[in-house]
Amino acid sequence: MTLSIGQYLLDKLHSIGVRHIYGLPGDYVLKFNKLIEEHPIKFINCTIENSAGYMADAEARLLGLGVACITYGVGIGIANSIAQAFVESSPVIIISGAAGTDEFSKCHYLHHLINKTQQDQADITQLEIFKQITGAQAVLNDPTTAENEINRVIHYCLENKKPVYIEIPRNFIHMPLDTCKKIEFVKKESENSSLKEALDEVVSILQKSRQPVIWAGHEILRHRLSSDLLKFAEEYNIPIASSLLGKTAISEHHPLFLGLYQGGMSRPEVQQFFEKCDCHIILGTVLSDVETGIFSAKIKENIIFANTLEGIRIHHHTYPNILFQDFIKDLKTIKLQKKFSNQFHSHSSRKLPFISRNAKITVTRLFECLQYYLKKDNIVVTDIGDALFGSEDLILDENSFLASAYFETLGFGAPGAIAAQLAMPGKRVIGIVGDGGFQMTAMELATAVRYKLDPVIIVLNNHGYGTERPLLEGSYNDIQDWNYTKIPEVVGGGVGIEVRTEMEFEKVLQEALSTRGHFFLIEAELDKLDFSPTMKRFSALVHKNAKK
Ligand SMILES: Cc1ncc(C[n+]2csc(CCOP(=O)(O)OP(=O)(O)O)c2C)c(N)n1
Ligand SMILES: [Mg+2]
Repeated sequence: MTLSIGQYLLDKLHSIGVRHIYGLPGDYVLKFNKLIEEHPIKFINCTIENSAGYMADAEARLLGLGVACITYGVGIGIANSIAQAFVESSPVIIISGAAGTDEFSKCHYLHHLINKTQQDQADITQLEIFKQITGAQAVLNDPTTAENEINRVIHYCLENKKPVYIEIPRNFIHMPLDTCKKIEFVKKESENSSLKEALDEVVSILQKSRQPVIWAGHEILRHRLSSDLLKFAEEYNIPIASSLLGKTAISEHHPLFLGLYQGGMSRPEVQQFFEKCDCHIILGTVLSDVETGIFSAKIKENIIFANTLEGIRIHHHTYPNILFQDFIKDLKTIKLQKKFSNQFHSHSSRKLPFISRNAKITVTRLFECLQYYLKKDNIVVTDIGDALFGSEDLILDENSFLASAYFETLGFGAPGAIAAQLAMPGKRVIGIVGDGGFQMTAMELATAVRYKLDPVIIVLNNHGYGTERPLLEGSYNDIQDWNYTKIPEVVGGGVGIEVRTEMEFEKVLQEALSTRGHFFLIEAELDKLDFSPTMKRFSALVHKNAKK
């Protein structure tokens, strides 16, 4: 039996492991929504498209692929979360319905269309927008090419870990695929001689080094290279720091884990050790303002650098035509005549104090308490603001920290935590969000109720946009205080509790972590000017730079 274009797309997604599609329906995509309803893949109704994008992104980071589905034009609110997935290299597929080509040929003035010119065969505006924030695009308006087009963009998404865009005019959803010559999409390969030379230079640099350190970024996670990297590090006893976006690139309980390095924003002992090392091995990170602690990171000239954007650079030499993944995988095969001593005291040996006082809860004590109760099966999803700053030094297992740590878009926390809980039902997800970021996407908690998902959401209520206060204070940083604990009543499920003291927080956290079956919202009442140590270092750096 010949499959329709819509059916083929769903079967293909299912065959590569997709189990959920996050989105909202709309008339241009309804027939596709119906197909999903009749398919083993489950459609997760979200409250707004940008959250659907965040949710698909969270699932992509955890499971290797996420899918979102929108209707045409009015669904472009998803562009923000897709831009996040693009810059942070998260493999998300966006499927959009579109007006039928038959309808468009009769009249160009159709609802939801943007249609800048009257010359085109179809409205190309949305496609043009997504060309800026996705790595590959396909419009499925030809049954003879649809199969190859679907395979081409999916192949691109999986190989490059970048979002891709698929548009289906609604008159093509049920159209049978037509015979076509199948194109095989071959995997890119590294040039062996270049790879060998690069590895030889790695050997010669490390042979001369006294103390190297690895700085691991998010591309290690996206390309699933953590165990390859660890094998190399363990063989020669090289400590590993992570970047912020690369947090949990390896398990932070591992004795070789140094801590999170972010220049002057790092914990002082991590910064000192990292900056004293005489060889920096920087793998899979982009040296952005955020990752480098507003460019305060001190990197040695003696550098081994690799990422997918800029390729492989060792000292002053660049090596062309080497795939990032191959370089990382082959590092463990090099032969050194030495082992390093690694003078650093392991991060995971730090003991954090138990909380028992009746004092007002502060950001610092809240994170100390959280650390105390964290288990290996916890995943932490944060929004930006002090939710992210405060979480930087939590000790977590491999690939169990999600944040918009480079694009820095607010609103990811709650939907990201809900999707993470759906993607990893055996784990317990803790979402940490500021009151400002929470107000952007809090309504997604209704989705948690509908699908019986039970993340613990901690709202850091510091009464406004705390991160911005030390930068430039004004009334624009104040927000309307919500009655956060009433949200469960509005969305029809979950439990909401406000805590004001350390002891209250500890008690409610313990209860939340030991109760499953519904979400828990913990509102922590904080002072307006209570900041985490990392946030303080951040604002000090901003002010120092402003004086330069
Ligand atoms: C979508 C979006 N809009 C605006 C901003 C700018 N911004 C950065 S931090 C911040 C304040 C965040 O407030 P909150 O979520 O309460 O966290 P806090 O800083 O108080 O810890 C804002 C508005 C942003 N990053 N993303
Ligand atoms: Mg706030």
